[in-house]
Amino acid sequence: MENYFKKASFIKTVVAKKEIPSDRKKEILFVGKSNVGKSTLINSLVNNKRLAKTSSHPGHTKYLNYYLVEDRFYLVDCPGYGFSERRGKDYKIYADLVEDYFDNNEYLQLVVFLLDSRHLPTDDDYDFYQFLLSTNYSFIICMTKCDKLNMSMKAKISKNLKEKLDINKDEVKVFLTSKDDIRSISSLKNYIETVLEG
Ligand SMILES: Nc1nc2c(ncn2[C@@H]2O[C@H](COP(=O)(O)OP(=O)(O)O)[C@@H](O)[C@H]2O)c(=O)[nH]1
Ligand SMILES: [Mg+2]
Repeated sequence: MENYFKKASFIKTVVAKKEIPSDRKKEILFVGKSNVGKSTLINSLVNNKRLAKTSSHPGHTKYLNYYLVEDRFYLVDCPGYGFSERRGKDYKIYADLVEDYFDNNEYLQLVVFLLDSRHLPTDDDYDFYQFLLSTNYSFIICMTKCDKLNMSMKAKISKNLKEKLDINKDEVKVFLTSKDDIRSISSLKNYIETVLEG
């Protein structure tokens, strides 16, 4: 496997835009529903299962978490959306933080939008996707937990993306990943590397 993303460390949890680390560098953001596998994917990319806290209970990360890789760039773990607290006070905190984050962020190079490969995207995914399109940042889709798919579920991925989000697999970059599949993680890493170099 490539030698990219060797040294990674947690820098800080950011609860408001003014707290973004002052040592600014290029950023790759990971966003998607709670429990979709954002923190796990970050851990796979840097090959350290203990870097970002993962949980089988949804809704744990409320804020942005910054991870510095090789002193070169940040991987940013975004709080998940799409649980009942969404309509309440917590959703307001989420929305303000995320909207602020996306507002004129010249360091943001790529948004990795995660979707659970086992399910049809939800209304919350749709809402977030529309928001993402409106921002004009570069993004890719990452279908997670592909190790849990059988052949017929695999065959349905493109259809689900088209049906719920109106995404054509030929027009948007879609990665199929699972946490322990070195090949899929490597190809995502290579892509991120080309974005950072670009
Ligand atoms: N089988 C499998 N489980 C995964 C994968 N990615 C994440 N998970 C599990 O999904 C749960 C939620 O993952 P987490 O990274 O905490 O999700 P987050 O809320 O989006 O950060 C955890 O129990 C992970 O072990 C994957 O590729 N395959
Ligand atoms: Mg998480």
